[in-house]
Amino acid sequence: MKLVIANKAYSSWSLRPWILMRALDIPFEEDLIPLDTPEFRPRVSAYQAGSTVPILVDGDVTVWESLAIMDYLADRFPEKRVWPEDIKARAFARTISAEMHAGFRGLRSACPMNLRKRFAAMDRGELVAKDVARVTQLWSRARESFGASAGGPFLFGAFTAADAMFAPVVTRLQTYSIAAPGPARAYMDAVLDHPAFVEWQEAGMSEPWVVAHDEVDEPAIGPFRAK
Ligand SMILES: N[C@@H](CCC(=O)N[C@@H](CS)C(=O)NCC(=O)O)C(=O)O
Repeated sequence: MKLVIANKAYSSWSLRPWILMRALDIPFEEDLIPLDTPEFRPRVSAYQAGSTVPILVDGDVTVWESLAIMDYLADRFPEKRVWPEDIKARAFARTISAEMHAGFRGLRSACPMNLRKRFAAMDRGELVAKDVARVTQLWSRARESFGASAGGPFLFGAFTAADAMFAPVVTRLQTYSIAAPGPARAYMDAVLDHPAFVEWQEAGMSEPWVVAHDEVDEPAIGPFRAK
């Protein structure tokens, strides 16, 4: 299997299937195409998928759109439990993942993913505050209704596609020093400490590219995460 992705420092959509596959031990090779370079368009077009990454290639099957990739992986590797096993948990996991895929535009546009830096806490406007309140509410509901009793620190206990969908949001709260209530902070730390995330973030740190439109015009107060 091949997963086509963009820069690890910036590409939030690429992180989703990548961390899921790594966390669930699904073997794959990666093809990283740097954003905003002359090679991006032609190399993505060569896959005859959409115009964006991620793209998953499995023999003669090509899938794009992060949620569709996750559903394909769930079909292809039923034993990996890409989605929670319990039907109610699975329904909630799919619902909040779809909500993530379609929404949270306020947070996404004001706080682009940047895994190299940390910025000072500040008022980032009503739309960001609304998205943060909603996302932390969804995390609490998942943890209280399913995760806590299933064992494991993730939304539904073990790491699933829902955690992969929210991983970039976790990083945005971290990068922009956005305060989260205690249980949400514990969930964030579980994602940030996951070996798959650490591997991705460290690779992002050493990438040579700077994507100007993903950099905010603010002084960094430090690296992404102090160890
Ligand atoms: N809805 C898509 C979004 C994919 C997306 O926007 N990917 C970005 C990288 S993070 C991209 O390829 N941008 C390049 C472009 O739009 O030209 C998904 O879920 O995969």
